[in-house]
Amino acid sequence: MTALLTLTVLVLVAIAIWQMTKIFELSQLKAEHTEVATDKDNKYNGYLLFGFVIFIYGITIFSFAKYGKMLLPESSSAHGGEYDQLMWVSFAIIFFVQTITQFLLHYFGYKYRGEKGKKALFFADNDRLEFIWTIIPVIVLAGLILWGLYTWTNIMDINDDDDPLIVELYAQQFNWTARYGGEDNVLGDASVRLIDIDRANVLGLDEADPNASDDVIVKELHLPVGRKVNFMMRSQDVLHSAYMPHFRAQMNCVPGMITQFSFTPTVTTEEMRLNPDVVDKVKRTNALRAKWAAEGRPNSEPWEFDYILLCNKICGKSHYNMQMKIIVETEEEYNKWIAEQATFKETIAPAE
Ligand SMILES: [Cu+2]
Repeated sequence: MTALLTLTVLVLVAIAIWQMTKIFELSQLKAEHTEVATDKDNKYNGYLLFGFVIFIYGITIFSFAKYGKMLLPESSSAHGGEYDQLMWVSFAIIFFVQTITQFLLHYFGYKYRGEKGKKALFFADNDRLEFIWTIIPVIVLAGLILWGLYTWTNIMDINDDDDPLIVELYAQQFNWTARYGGEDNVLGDASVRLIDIDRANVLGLDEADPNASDDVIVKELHLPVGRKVNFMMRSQDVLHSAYMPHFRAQMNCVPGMITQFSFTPTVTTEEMRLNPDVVDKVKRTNALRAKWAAEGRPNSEPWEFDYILLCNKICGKSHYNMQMKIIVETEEEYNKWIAEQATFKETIAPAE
């Protein structure tokens, strides 16, 4: 808030100064008051163009150096590598092209600045030039788009091959609930109309469906490493978006329909905690938290890395805190955990 106010004051002061200079200029009783730029004005503007290109290069380098470490660590899903590669190649091309074109744009602006007696060369068209600046973007963009479509089709190919684990992600303002298919790995039918809070049927499971009785409803997502997971997403109220950044996965949760995403986790939570980028991030965060703790501020206890499911659709006032912990573990650990969870049949209160 203070920052916004300071910024507003600065902008207002700048406008005031600008208006005052205009009044000052108008009050100058000069004989030859003209709107035509002189050689001096043009040269000055040419140098300003140079200054601007240096500024944008500077801010680019600064951002890389200062914020590069904010990027996500290496992907933890089978498809994530290809996804990252596509993103980095796109980044590299954009970076390369923008560095060169921005320089040329500003340099030519300076080089061909207005000068007394200098006249621009006019020509109607140049087929060869137009061909070059059309064909290069066509080839590059077609390549990127085809690669993108191919990657998209691969990632979004949701099928039942390789015995995937079926998990439902249920979104509501403002929390997540996960449901496993239980012994049979089949989710029972559910509908928001069947929700019965008094009987603890929080996801509206259909008791008449035999597949529902062994379903397991939990508030912490456990996934066995190396096994494909097919997610079925539902929303109770508004649009939410299930976002699992470390697995490069995101899918909207839409009221009234089931959306899907599928991925195979490849790195356990324990292994990810040893990833150098993650170790570094934890160290930085905890250094900050130690400082906060010394100041007696809240949320300053040491932090340990965990995978996370976030909501990535602004869905209301507590959207920012709509999250669920994800634990990727070995198959034995997962089996042990799931066996300890109560089933729907065990947790639902008997009908009156
Ligand atoms: Cu949400």
